Amino acid sequence: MKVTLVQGDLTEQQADAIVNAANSSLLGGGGVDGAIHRRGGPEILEACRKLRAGHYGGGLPTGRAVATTAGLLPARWVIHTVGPVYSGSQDRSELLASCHHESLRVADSLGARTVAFPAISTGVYGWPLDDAARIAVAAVRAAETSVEEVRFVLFDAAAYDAFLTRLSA
Ligand code: AR6
Repeated sequence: MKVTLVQGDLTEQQADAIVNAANSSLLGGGGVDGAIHRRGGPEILEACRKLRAGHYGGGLPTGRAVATTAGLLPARWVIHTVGPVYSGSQDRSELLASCHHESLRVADSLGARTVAFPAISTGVYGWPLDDAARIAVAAVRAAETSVEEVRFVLFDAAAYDAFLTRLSA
């Protein structure tokens, strides 16, 4: 599997699937989640509401992933995952790694070959960039998956540099 990096906007990616750094409500929020729902249109929220009305009545647990349509976005699917909120006193890195593993497992079930990830948990959820990059890169490298390209899409130069450092390590 090839791991690539771009600095840019996740919602503009041509990929089979893009991963949303969602929250357990699946009903939208700020950051990349807000951008996905804004640009993808109401079809994504409608699909999320159906998930909430069905199997995910209690919300999507942290570290898990589930797919919906990508609505008007160039991707085919959005894979929603819930990153852990950063804690200085508790080690939640397994949950952050799980977001990546579970997203790739869902991608495999869809037959997706190209999957674009944002830097999960590094915005509102407060995870330090360097540490999040270390965990994310290690998790996708360790994954057993049929996905051929994992593309990390970093919004700003600081995030891009953090991932580049990890990828080159
Ligand atoms: N494309 C790529 N990356 C982006 C984009 C974009 N369009 N917009 C923001 N980022 P965040 P989290 C980067 O806060 O920390 C939401 O309200 C951003 O710079 O989106 O996992 C959800 O509903 C940062 O590096 O997600 C949850 O409640 C990274 O994406 C909560 O935030 C992740 O930042 C999730 O927090």
